[in-house]
Amino acid sequence: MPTQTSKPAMMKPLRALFFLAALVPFAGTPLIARADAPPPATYGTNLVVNGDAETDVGAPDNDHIVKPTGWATTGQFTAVQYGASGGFPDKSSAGPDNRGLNLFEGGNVPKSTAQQTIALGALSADIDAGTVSYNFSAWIGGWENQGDYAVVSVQFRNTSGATLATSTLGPVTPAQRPGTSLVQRSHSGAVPKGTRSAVVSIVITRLVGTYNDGSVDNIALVLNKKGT
Ligand SMILES: [Ca+2]
Ligand SMILES: [Ca+2]
Repeated sequence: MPTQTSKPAMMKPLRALFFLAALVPFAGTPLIARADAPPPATYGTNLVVNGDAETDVGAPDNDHIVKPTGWATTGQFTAVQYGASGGFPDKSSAGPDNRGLNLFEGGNVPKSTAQQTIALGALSADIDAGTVSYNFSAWIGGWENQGDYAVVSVQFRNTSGATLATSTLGPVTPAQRPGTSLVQRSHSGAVPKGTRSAVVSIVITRLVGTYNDGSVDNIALVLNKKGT
């Protein structure tokens, strides 16, 4: 009977074979990558991927960092559990009714960011006709009376990547929220003609202490066709 310590060594060649065998059928088949891409943009639904921080198991405390699915991050941008150890908003803090289990926080660095790009090519005919509107919203807050803050923005960009318009939510100052909490901010407008993508960004900035306590949850970008 093999001992526990010999087990990994014996498994290695087998694992390598399985790995190679799994790779071979997918070589050079772009359809596989396409299957992972989000569906084309549609009206009346939130287009932000994992805007509610619920896709992953959030960090259980202020030391752990969980990079959230769907976002390109810098610093220690993290999904954290409500009520996590170390001082965070919890399930009874002022905030969204549908807060789920997690929110976004900034980790133990002065600045953390997250970004994702939403393709809007599927709606280009309506956009170029000037008939598409947007509503952009997020819950934004912080911890106690510390000034650490979060800003959430969306840039509408054309086919060259040039920004045609920007909508910015936050920051929410300690005076604008009831202690450790999140409050909703939203902005509506017209999607500029020529828009082909929407780039959603979160920037969380620390002013006080070790932890970067700017807080964000439930980011939503919803497009609608005017008159419908
Ligand atoms: Ca959430
Ligand atoms: Ca802090």
